[in-house]
Amino acid sequence: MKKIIVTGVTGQDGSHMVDYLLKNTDHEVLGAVRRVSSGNQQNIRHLKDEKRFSLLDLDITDSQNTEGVISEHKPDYFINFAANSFVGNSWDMPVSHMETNCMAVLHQLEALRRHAPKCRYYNAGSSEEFGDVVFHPQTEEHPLRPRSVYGASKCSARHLVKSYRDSYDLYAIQGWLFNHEGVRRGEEFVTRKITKGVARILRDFETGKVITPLELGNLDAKRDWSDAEDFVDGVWKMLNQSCPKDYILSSNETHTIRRFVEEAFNFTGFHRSICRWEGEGLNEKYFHGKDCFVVVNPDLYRPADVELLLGDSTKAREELGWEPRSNFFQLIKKMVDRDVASAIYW
Ligand code: NDP
Ligand code: GDR
Repeated sequence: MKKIIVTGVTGQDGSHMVDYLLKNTDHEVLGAVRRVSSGNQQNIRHLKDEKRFSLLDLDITDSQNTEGVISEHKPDYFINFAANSFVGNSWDMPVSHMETNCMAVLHQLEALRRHAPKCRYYNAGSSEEFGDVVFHPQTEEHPLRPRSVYGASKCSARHLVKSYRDSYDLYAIQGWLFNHEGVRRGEEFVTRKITKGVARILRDFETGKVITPLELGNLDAKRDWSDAEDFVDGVWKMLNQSCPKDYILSSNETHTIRRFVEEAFNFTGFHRSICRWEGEGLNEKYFHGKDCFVVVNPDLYRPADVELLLGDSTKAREELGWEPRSNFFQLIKKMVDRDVASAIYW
């Protein structure tokens, strides 16, 4: 039985990774969590009786804690999904983003080099590294041109991962994952914010309450969205090649935020044909009859946004045999259905 440490297990990707590993391998999985004062373990609550799963304490910004964990467990795999993952506040917390998304990776690589040099290591890279893109679709050859502190932190980590791979022969990789979402997505990210907002509006509409519009920022930004459950399979495949190599995972489609809004309302019966956009720019609004469902709030614009992301995951599909199973519409339906079902409890 091999030993796998997964960080970020209270978040979206880490929790799906643990589910995937318990289902598809016989290995022992250690979920790394940092101590917080309020409950944040809803994504892993269902694993409490799993014999091959246990928790360990790790704040990834603490180098001694990291070294202690790695030297004690000497893992066969170390999958780092822990991060400050919200691009939007990386301008407000730049140091924390660099410490968590970059320096912590250095602590992990150093500890692995010293105590577990055979360990296979994955760090979570991002399409945000491409940033100010110069061609479409983005392949693994696209230059790194980050537009945010978050993007810069992931690029810096990428250079460290490559340096350690080249210098010490570590199996260390960092895939470029385009946006991936699902029912465990944090509520600050735009897809979940929309599906929760749609569920709330439907509930209030049906119960005759006054409707408070959903506030969004840049509706023109385009993202390449996939289902997070499909991506953990791609990460595991990346970790099990004969030679370490970084791949893009993406749906190879791109849609605006505006389109996501329309499709999310569509699934609740507020069909596009009976809703309409009015106004432009900061005055743009989405209406159903006289009810205003969506408004633009300029405070939600970023100092610099990545306007268009469109991935090309051909290499991962051909070389790893990876294939996403869910499409854009299935993803939105899954998220809307879950939020509509739970809206009565909010
Ligand atoms: P989440 O925000 O859902 O999860 C982040 C996790 O990191 C949480 O479990 C959080 O724990 C943990 N964490 C944060 N800081 C620390 C710390 N100092 N020590 C220990 N744990 C910490 O992110 P996702 O699951 O969506 O993303 C996973 C990774 O993939 C991140 O690196 C993200 O940047 C990257 N990524 C995500 C994409 C996406 O579309 N989802 C796309 C590309 C890259 P806590 O509960 O304690 O806060
Ligand atoms: P992103 O995801 O920045 O791509 O990072 P997010 O959902 O936050 O934003 C996507 C786009 O939507 C626009 N937007 C809004 N965003 C938020 N959060 N809230 C709003 O109200 C809103 N209105 C419009 C944003 O401006 C942006 O253009 C995600 C994270 O998971 C990262 O960790 C990961 O690396 C990248 O995806 C790939």
